[in-house]
Amino acid sequence: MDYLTKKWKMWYKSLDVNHDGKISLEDVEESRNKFTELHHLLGDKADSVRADMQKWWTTYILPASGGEVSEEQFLSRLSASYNKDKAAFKEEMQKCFDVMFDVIDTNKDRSIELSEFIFAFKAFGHENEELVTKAFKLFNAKDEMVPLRDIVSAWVQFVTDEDSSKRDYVREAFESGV
Ligand SMILES: [Ca+2]
Ligand SMILES: [Ca+2]
Repeated sequence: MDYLTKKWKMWYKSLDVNHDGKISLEDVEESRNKFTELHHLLGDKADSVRADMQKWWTTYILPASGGEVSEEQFLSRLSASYNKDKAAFKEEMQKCFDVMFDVIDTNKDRSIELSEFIFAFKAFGHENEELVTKAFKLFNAKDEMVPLRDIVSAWVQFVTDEDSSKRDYVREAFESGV
């Protein structure tokens, strides 16, 4: 459980887009604005991506009301859900990352390429391209692309797997300072 808690803390930190120590609607705003700007999305396309991102945040990260979640609240919600039913928790996290990477895969080829990976990290406030590029390489990209299902399962492992002896690319990425 300690290992998972440690990884959930990393996850929380990674979602604090404006680096003010807490997750709030400001992070939602900043991430979706950055994301649509980086991809030069305009008009209806931009609106629908902004709506999809907001829905992701408010479904999986932020509580139903208040528009803010502290690290403590975030950790206690995750651990309650995990301890109640591990299989259901894993299913929920699978959905969480399926939805997120569906948005990140802007060209809809069911793969994540380096530029999509970099833009996604930038949108979440992780600007260091060199470190993000190194992190991308952990996923053993073939032809410079990683299948959506592989990248999603790496994230699901990151937030649901207590076995610290298994290699965890997402943890390694965050530990590298991404
Ligand atoms: Ca914040
Ligand atoms: Ca893609």
